[in-house]
Amino acid sequence: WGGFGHITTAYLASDFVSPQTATYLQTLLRNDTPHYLAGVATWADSVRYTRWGRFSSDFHFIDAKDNPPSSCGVDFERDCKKDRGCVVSALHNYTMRMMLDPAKKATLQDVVNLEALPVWERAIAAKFVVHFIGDIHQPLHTENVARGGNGIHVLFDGRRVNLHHVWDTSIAEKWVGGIRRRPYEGARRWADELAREIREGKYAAVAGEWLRSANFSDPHSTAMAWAGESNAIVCSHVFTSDPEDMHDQELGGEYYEKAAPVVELQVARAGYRLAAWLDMIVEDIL
Ligand code: DCM
Ligand code: DCM
Ligand code: DCM
Ligand code: ZN
Ligand code: ZN
Repeated sequence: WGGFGHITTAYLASDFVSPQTATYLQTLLRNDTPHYLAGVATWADSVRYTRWGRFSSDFHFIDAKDNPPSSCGVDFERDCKKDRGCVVSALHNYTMRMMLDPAKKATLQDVVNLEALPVWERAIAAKFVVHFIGDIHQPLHTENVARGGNGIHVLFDGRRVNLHHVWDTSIAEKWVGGIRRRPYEGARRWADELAREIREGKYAAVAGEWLRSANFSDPHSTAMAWAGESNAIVCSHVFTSDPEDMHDQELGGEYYEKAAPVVELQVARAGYRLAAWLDMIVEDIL
């Protein structure tokens, strides 16, 4: 997602984490304000183009070599780059690294002979987990065609953009009526709305099901389930026709009307699942 999607996901997660998770992460991230998660949600995007952060540039997506719109599907062996990794392996790795807290009650470290990590390393792991649970829910972060749609030029309300950007940014920002250069305020408002829908609105009946795919004893399968669900949307809503035929289409109208509720659903799922995931990590440590 663009910054707005990531920040909304993080605010939404902070509405659902347990008090002990909030305190743990506020301490780890050295930020005792309500913005402790939102404030780190885009950090992974800011380092991916730096010399230090280059190693992480492929961690934001998994390039499913499927055949939309007729056939979708993610295959870890086929789609996760062996030498460089992908969002599924990265989420698994940084989840495990977050748990290497010297204070950990169970002695995982002794069993598998892993060293505890210093606080700054666990802080980096937490920032990656917050970000990658967001990205795995963006359908085009689970698709290989045209580098996740980056190579497909389209129009959105007359502006020339690429299809990836439409799904990262344009749809969500139009949905909330524009963010007018104040992404944190707009994201906080959207997260409030999504939290209400989850607690007592249109998502109340299904939010429990969103967590059934979250199996903390198997982070790899959990990440694959989320990636597969996201990738199915590539066939149902992203490529409404052959990818070749999308070039230069205007997507701000009918296409947007169908896509926007799906973007909202994915951001809601990401925030709610992120909260549950962080709770499971912190419960395992304390
Ligand atoms: N970091 C690093 N080298 C960089 C950029 C970041 O080691 N070039 C690490 C140090 C901090 C974190 O990432 O733990 C960045 O934190 P902040 O978001 O406070 O800048
Ligand atoms: N890091 C990583 N993979 C790399 C290089 C770095 O995950 N190939 C992360 C792990 C540490 C931090 O960056 O949190 C610093 O790594 P290093 O100890 O290599 O400086
Ligand atoms: N991206 C993706 N799949 C790819 C390549 C890139 O999902 N195969 C994403 C990462 C960024 C955006 O597209 O969100 C732009 O990437 P880049 O700057 O690498 O072109
Ligand atoms: Zn993106
Ligand atoms: Zn990203």
